[in-house]
Amino acid sequence: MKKTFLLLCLFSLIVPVNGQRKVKSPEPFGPLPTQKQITWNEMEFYAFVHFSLNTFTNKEWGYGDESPELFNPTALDVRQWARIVKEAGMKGIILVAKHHDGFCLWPSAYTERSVKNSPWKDGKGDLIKELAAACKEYDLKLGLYLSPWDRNHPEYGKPGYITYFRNQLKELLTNYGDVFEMWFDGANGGDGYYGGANETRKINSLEYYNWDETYKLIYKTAPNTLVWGVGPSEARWIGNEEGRAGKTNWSLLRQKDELAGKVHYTAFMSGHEDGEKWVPGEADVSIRPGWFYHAIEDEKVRSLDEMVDIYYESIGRNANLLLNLPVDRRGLVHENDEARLKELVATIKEDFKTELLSGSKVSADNVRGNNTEFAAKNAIDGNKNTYWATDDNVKTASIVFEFDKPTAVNRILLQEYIKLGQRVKAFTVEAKIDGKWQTIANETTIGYKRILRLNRVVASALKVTITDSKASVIISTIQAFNAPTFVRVPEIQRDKNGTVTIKSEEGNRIYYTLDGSDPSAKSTLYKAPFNYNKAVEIKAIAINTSENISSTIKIAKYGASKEKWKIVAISSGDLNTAHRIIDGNPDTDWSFGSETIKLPQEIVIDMGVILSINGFTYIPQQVGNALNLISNYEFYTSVDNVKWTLQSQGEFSNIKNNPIEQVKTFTAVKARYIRFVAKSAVGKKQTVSIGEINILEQQ
Ligand code: FUL
Repeated sequence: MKKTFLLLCLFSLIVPVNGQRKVKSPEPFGPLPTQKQITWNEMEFYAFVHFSLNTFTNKEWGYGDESPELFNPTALDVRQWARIVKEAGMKGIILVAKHHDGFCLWPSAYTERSVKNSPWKDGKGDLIKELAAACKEYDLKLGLYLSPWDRNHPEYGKPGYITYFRNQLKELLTNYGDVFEMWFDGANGGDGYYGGANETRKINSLEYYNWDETYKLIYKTAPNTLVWGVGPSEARWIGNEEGRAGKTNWSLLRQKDELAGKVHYTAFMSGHEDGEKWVPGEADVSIRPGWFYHAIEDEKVRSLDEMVDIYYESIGRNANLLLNLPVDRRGLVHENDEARLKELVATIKEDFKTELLSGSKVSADNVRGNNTEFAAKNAIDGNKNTYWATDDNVKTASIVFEFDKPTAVNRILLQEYIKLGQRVKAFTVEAKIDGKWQTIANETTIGYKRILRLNRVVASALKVTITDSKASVIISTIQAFNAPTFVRVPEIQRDKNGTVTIKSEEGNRIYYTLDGSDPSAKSTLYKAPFNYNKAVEIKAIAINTSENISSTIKIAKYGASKEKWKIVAISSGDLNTAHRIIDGNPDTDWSFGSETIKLPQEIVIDMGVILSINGFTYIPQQVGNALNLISNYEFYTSVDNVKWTLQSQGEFSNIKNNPIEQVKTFTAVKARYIRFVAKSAVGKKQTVSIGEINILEQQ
């Protein structure tokens, strides 16, 4: 108070009578965003829709030979999509206009492989046109995904396809109004139908598309469209399909290196502190395991816990969140997906219900030119165009917020004024608890937006200290909240012998049921691991007893336990450790093949009894950096380990980008023995790993 008074006196000496001395605004520092990128960052949250032939063939990647006649939604309603997206507070929808199989959701003039040859609306429909109208009605922005890889096109890999690709781009960017984002996926080249050639075509995606020319065409046609993905893009993939950005996340990228093939995609999670271009991250993730709709995943919609984590680890870590809603065969967003999305939005809304700093007394130990235009209060005035800034060369500074009375806090939200660059390299948060300052967070970057989830403290004041910055500090927003306690769902595990272990955060009680009913505080209290080796659906909840708050319900479905399972043969590798494939724990894996022993390689499992099975799952290696992933497989069954029948074969599409459990189904058969053949691996590898093999039992 005293200090402020003195400063004011000082000012009165130097300011003209009619106002304050004008202090120059800070100079921008480093690579800067364009207005287009800022507007895009401010969208924060928007939807992805994967809906195409794959929806009807139950695939993740089509081969390119599927008939357009399979596209036959029974109750397609794009207004339902738009309503759900709008109600969730999302700002737009990116529709997959053409996926890798080449089928187009609009009647392109350049191909017959489109909705015009489908039964939907007797071939008269145009899904993009319909969606563009629905977006307009609901005040949403429209984005489009055009797969550069086309497994159908006869000329893919040759110059003719580039002309085709660019012609389609022109169609999409001229016929449907504004397109806020053009999405180019990185999956490129491999086997496919290619007009009947049925062969493998490899291309160098950095050269083949001549991205410079392609981008010129886009900007000429649609200067407001932001281009994502491959080429000299304006936003980058976050490096995983789990929707998670790095804690440290620069909106900068060494794009020149990237375009020279020198950057591994794992670097995308954090960007490059010394990047020469502003290329912010976009975190894409599906609300279910797959990108396309599969009825088998109706019960596998990501849990609320996971969705909340995704929100905080994308939007809360300086990335935009692109959430996929896989539209089903009716042509609608499924009820389960809508319900989960609503739960997510309700949770986030509650978390940010009451802002706590706007009424606090705020001060900073350095303010640019001691001028109110850059004062600490600008960080809490709710105006994104004003900011607290320090003097040039002042790269460490603190801002303090004093409350009227001790206040409970567990969320801190910070924003840099990115128009002038991303600067902060490190910062801490301290809370004054019982008169003493305690550090409650020690973090790195901020960027457009950073949100910290912290343990609840009751503080009389908070202090944010920028401990390291590339240049003077410019912060537009700091907010604090006290989110309701969120009780995480318990984890359920069952090992090979049927021993069930359920875990929750310390201090919580766990209740469970084994008969399919919903658990409550009246159900069985979990005390210690127990044995249950029959087929079962275990449901469990955790209850925080001090606040009497319950988690959502965790459901784990199991077939008969693998107690009697044995690995009876492997074509290479160590038989003694191969049991990791069937130990009930996907985090323990086992490898076979090697640089000298080439694929294909196989294992044979004896399930001990004859079962009626209608599918299997392969969980790829989960732990490690360079996962050894199987890309093509064969699966056989036998009742006697002599006569074998092939039940399923094909590819594990998209396993490289999304190494999740791969589910393959077939018509039910009786079997005691199963044989799994790894035909080929992702990349040129000869070694592959298996986390776990499961079977699907016919109920
Ligand atoms: C991936 C594609 O291969 C998937 O099929 C999906 O479209 C996803 C968003 O990008 O790389």
